[in-house]
Amino acid sequence: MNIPEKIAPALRLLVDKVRAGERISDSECLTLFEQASLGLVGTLANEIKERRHGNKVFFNRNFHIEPTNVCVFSCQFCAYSKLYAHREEGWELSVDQMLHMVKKYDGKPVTEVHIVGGVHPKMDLAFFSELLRAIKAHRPSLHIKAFTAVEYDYMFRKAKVSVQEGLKRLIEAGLDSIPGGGAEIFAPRIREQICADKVDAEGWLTIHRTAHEMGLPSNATMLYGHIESFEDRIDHMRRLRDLQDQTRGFNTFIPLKFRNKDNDMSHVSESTLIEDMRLYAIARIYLDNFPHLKSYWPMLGRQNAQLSLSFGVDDIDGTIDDSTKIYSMAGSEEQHPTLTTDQLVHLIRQAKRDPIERDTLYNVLNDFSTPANSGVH
Ligand code: V47
Ligand code: SF4
Repeated sequence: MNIPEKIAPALRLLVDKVRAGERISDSECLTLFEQASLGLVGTLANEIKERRHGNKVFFNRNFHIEPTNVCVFSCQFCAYSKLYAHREEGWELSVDQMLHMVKKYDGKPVTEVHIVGGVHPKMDLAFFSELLRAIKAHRPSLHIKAFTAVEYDYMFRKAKVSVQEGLKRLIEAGLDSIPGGGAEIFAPRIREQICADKVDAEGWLTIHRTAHEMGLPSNATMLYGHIESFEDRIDHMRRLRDLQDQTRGFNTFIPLKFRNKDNDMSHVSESTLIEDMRLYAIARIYLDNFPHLKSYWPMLGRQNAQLSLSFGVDDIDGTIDDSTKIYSMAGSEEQHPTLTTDQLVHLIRQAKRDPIERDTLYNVLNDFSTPANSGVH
């Protein structure tokens, strides 16, 4: 697609730079946020996406387990957690109950279980080691992507072990990779206002750095569209880009759109669709060392997730199966996030992309762009 002739000289220079495959600076990124139209950043992001992944859009078959929504922390944006003092209003699953959930997928072609929840003082390192062992003993090939840096930070401090020792024990128990949650916005000024009491930026980054050094891949998220500025977004992405330069351990960047229902930030309005798409596109341009950019459809809604496939996104997460509550409780469009593989494939095809089933590490499992795979179950 052609870029219009009449654009500001600063943007013209940026277009040439991005097209030459050069990295953009923080101030150039700010120029994009402040001045660039959706058409312009979308065109560039789409070119980058297609250079890397052609017409492919990845998805996986996964399910979520949320061990508890009882949490010692009180993030302002969280509609889901119950404080420990009110734990009778929340849920707490035992190892047996969670194993039972895993067993319900026996014989079904899921490849990944995603385990994330609140931070419950009684669900400690020993408890979660037992859980991972039980899952692996039952289904050794199931990839376990589990616990955010927030959960690790609390779990390891409580057990009085270093990050390295804690991760070593969990890897021995069956941990395969780390999801990207808990990052929110790294800037201390914002963190103090939205999630003052949980792990800070340095702590989050140290856990991911250590994981990468121990061979565990991870993802990174950014909770955007609330009280943060463009500079805060850029600061967040710069810290991730810097760490990725050093470790190459991140697979995917996942922007998470702030939803404002039933939380202590309900007075803060949500970002517009055009701002969502501009963010995806700018993230694709700025994070030149991240292999993948994911739009998480349960939070964005399936139609907007489809739209994002033209703005730099190459991954649309998984089939999920109505097993996550963190977004539906904060008012996302998807109140019962379930998509069968058929529906997910159809959704990607409607956007004129080639659906590719991947495992957690982006190995291709099934190419649904070929006629042989057009009927799926
Ligand atoms: O860290 C909580 C977010 C995250 C709200 O790694 C909210 O593959 C918007 O990180 N509005 C947890 N977002 C979920 C997460 C995740 C999800 C999917 C895939 C992966 C992955 C990771 O949920 C939290 C927080 O940023 N969140 N409340 C809300 N009101
Ligand atoms: Fe607890 Fe996570 Fe909710 Fe924060 S976002 S209150 S850490 S469950």
